Amino acid sequence: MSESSWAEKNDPPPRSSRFPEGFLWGAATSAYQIEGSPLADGAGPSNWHRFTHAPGGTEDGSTGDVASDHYRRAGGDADLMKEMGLGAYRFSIAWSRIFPDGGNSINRAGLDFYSRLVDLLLDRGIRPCATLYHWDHPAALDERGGWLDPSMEERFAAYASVAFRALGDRVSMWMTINEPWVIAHAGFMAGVHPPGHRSAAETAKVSRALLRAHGLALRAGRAEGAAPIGLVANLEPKEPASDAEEDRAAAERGDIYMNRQYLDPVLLGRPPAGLPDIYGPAWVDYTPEDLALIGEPIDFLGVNYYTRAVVRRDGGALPDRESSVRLEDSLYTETGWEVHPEGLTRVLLRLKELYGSIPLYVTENGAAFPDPPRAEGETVEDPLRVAYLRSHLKAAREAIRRGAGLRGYFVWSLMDNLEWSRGFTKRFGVFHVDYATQKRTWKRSGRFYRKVIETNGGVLDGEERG
Ligand code: IFM
Repeated sequence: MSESSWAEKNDPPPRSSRFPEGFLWGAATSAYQIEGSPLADGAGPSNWHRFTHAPGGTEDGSTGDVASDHYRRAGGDADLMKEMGLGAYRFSIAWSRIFPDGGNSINRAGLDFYSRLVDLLLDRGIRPCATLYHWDHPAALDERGGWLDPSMEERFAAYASVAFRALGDRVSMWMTINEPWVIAHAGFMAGVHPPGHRSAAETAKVSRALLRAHGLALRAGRAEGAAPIGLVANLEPKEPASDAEEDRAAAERGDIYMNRQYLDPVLLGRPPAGLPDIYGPAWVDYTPEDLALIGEPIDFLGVNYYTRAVVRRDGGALPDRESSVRLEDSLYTETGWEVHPEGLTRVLLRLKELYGSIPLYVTENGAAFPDPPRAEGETVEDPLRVAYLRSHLKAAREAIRRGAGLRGYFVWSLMDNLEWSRGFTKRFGVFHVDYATQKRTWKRSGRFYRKVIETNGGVLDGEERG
């Protein structure tokens, strides 16, 4: 499908109403992806530092040594956030800045960086929203087995306590773990993220460990009086490629493996019925103590939404035995993800159906499309990203209209950054970063998002074009 007809199809004539009053407008990033200076001020190497420095770690050989240099430019970046009109900024804390060797001694300078960042945000009227684990941890912990080491969960909770105590009086929202499915699947099943393993048994163990770590951190936060605290899951509707029974079963398995594996234990207090069958002999059961811990009530759920998957049964490897089909009529982003805004409406409404009225935030939504490495002029034109954001924001608003308890939206990402093992080959930012000079330039999508915030979504109905 051509880009213009896609944009027309997804930009239908205006529909009523803005977002509810008090809707939280934010942008998100994560530590290893933007900060750079990974060993500064006493920080220790992280698992991602080691992984990107090993041959073949990233597609383009890049590392997070400089990234978007946010560690040294946090003040200027906070000014840009203010100019954009952000109500909230979601960042993550690098565990290895606080506990450099994964042991018990705290590196105060690491905590000070986040304390300063929080103050920079507050000074500009922006609510700080902190994620405790966005995939990076002290590399020394991997020598003990990382997430396969049972003591990792307690260590995570100890680190979380320190963060809650130091920042809890100023942070507006806490997120324990970002995207447990990606950590377990990409790291332990597909082997494309650290530690680069391929084992269904480890994937099952690590999934449970991550959920237990979430529960322990939540308890630590309660003990420190920090609130609200939630979990962030990346959710993808799984749809069958045909009506064939086996494709429908593949979609169901995919949904259980990616989405419900993490949501059901947290929000219903038990794993989904089909999960043991998906893992087969690799399955590890949850004890009543696990379930009580994991099922402790959270204050909100963070939803990262990028795409849907149209799947068919292909008899492939455990645990999900499914593969995605590429559709001729759809537009795909540079990461190969179908642009499917309706899926966001469906995901948000389904959460209400399955789990009741838990407050929801879209904690990430955005797209990689090709942008030039150098910015010419004052604005980088990125019409596809503008169309993507417009259509997904309309989809979010539609979900609210139909009863979803959505309280806020964070665009991914504030600025271009290191896309993990894909290095700098993919740009998701609404601010362009020139990696040679570290100059930040507004993208058209950033200017559009500013208007969205200013009009509380009114611009989506064409009141004013971005
Ligand atoms: O860049 C990532 C982010 O770290 C986690 N969610 C998905 C984004 C895009 O792939």
